[in-house]
Amino acid sequence: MEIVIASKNRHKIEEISEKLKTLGIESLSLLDFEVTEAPETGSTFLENVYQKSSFYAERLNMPVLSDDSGLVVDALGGLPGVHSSRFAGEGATDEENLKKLVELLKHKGLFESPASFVCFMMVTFPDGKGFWSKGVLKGKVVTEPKGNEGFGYDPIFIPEGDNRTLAEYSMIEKNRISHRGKALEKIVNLLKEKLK
Ligand code: ITT
Repeated sequence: MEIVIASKNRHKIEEISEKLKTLGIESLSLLDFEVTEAPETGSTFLENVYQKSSFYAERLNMPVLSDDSGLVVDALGGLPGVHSSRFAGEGATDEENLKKLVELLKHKGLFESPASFVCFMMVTFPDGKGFWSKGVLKGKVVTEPKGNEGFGYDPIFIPEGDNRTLAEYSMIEKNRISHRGKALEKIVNLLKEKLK
C-alpha cells in the first residue's frame, strides 16, 4: 500500500513516513506531484483535514493522509485555533504570530492562560471513505518566551506538569508527548486495523 502525505513540509513528511514504514506502508508526498493546492477554508481542524484529504484522494486516486494543527487558548475563546499559522496576517512569521498572542493576553491583564496544542489527522481513500484521529497536548501559555528549540508557539507553551516551555525540550522529547505524535500513533493503529 502507498499513501500520499498531504504536505510539503519535509520535517512533517519524514516524521509521518518513518511511522508508516513500520506498517510496511510506503509514502509519497505533495512534493512528488504537480497538483493544485487544496482549499483550507474550514472553521474547524476536522473540516480542514477532511477538505484536504478528500480533495487530494480524488485527484490523485490514491489514499491520502492529511493533518492540521494549532494552538487553542482558553482566555482568547479558542484563538488562534485554525488561524494559528496566519494569526498576525497572511504570510506572518512565527515571531509575529507569537507576539500578537502575547499582546492580546497582556491587553486582558493576563500573564498566562490554560491552552492546548491540538492536531487532527485523516486518511481518505479514493472512494471517499476514511477515518480520523485527534491528539491533544494540554498546558498553558505564558507571556515570557523561553528556549530556542522547536518552532511556532513553542517558546510560550508550558506542558502540564512541567515548568519548562516546549522550546526547552529536545525534538525527541517533544515528539514523545506532542499533539502530532499522539494523533499519528492513533491513525497508525487505525491503519493497522484496516490492513488486517
Ligand atoms: P502545512 O503546510 O503542512 O499545513 P503548517 O505550518 O500550516 O504546515 P500546521 O497546520 O501543522 O502547520 O500548524 C499550524 C500552525 O500551528 C503552525 O504554523 C504553528 O504556528 C502552530 N503549531 C502547530 N504545531 C505546533 C507545535 O508543535 N509547536 C508550535 N507551534 C505549533
